[in-house]
Amino acid sequence: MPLAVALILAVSLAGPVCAQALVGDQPQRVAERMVPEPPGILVASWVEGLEAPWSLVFLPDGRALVSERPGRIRMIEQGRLRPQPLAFVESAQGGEGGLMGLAVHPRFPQQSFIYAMHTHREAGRTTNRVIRLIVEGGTARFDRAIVSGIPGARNHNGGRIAFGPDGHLYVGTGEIFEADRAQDPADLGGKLLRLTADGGVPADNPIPGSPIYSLGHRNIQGLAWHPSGTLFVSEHGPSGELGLRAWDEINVIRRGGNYGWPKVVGAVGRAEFVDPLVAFRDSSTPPSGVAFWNDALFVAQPGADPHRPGSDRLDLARQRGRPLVCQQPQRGCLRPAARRRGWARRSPLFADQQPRRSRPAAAGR
Ligand SMILES: [Ca+2]
Repeated sequence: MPLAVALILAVSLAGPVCAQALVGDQPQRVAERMVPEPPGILVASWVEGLEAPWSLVFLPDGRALVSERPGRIRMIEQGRLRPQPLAFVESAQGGEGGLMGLAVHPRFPQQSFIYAMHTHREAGRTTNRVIRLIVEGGTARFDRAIVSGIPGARNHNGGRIAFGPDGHLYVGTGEIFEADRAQDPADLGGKLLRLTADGGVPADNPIPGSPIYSLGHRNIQGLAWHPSGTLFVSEHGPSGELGLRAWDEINVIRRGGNYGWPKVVGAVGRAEFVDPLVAFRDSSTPPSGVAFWNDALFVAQPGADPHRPGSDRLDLARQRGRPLVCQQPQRGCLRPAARRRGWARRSPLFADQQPRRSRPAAAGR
């Protein structure tokens, strides 16, 4: 091959590789580095002996519920794991699927309901759905399906669910590695859904009659509301699709917003898409659950290395009362820190809700 041709080929391979997706920039830089335990945060093992724990939520009385991906909902009472599960939810565990997110009715225990998202087999196909269970004494039983027909597969099942300050249930879904679903307003994959506590569609959802609240997501993993009411979402970026890797995101949710996947990746500054707040350019940051503690957003990172899991801490600055990660981190308003221990291999467990009155251990892990 002539040298000039070889050089041109090398240059073209080194440049932007994706002809189908518009690749933008990082909205801001987030350095990942190890630091000592942040002041006021205790990192310790709380409960052991769980199998593939996925979600941790708290009841108003301080008890906690943990989902195990094979299908068990376990209860933690005064720091001890009850030997008998609260419920078993028949789940198709495999890859990333199974029993995933949990949520508690905002008026529990007057409304004695809990919610669970799980992968299951229905009419010969794998699908995801959210169900409601009634808690009675030491057990919980199936009450009704809240939303069904969410695409399910081995990977990219989403799975995080949580009630917002508006009393509605938010559901993060994945596009099951079929990227075009994320832009299809008739498909529940790659979306953030919003439903009433009974499974209805709120009248002020952006698409009348549809549970879809925002679209263009790849695989939502974490949901957390800042005390100001702003919803933050973590989601996984590409793992080889369109020739791209990394670009994991933290997004601030806008009603009806299009978050781009698979048309755009990173911050492109186009009116029809919502740019991420943070885009992790490196490939070692698959974000999982997110939680606020004071003004800091904690982002769990199960990571590929079982000995080095942890979470990032993003200290948020404020602008007109709204939280944001500062655009000028060199001035000290973004102070990322890494947490590097205390997590089980590949476990995306992270506190969906913080224990509001007790120590910040759960939020700090
Ligand atoms: Ca995006």
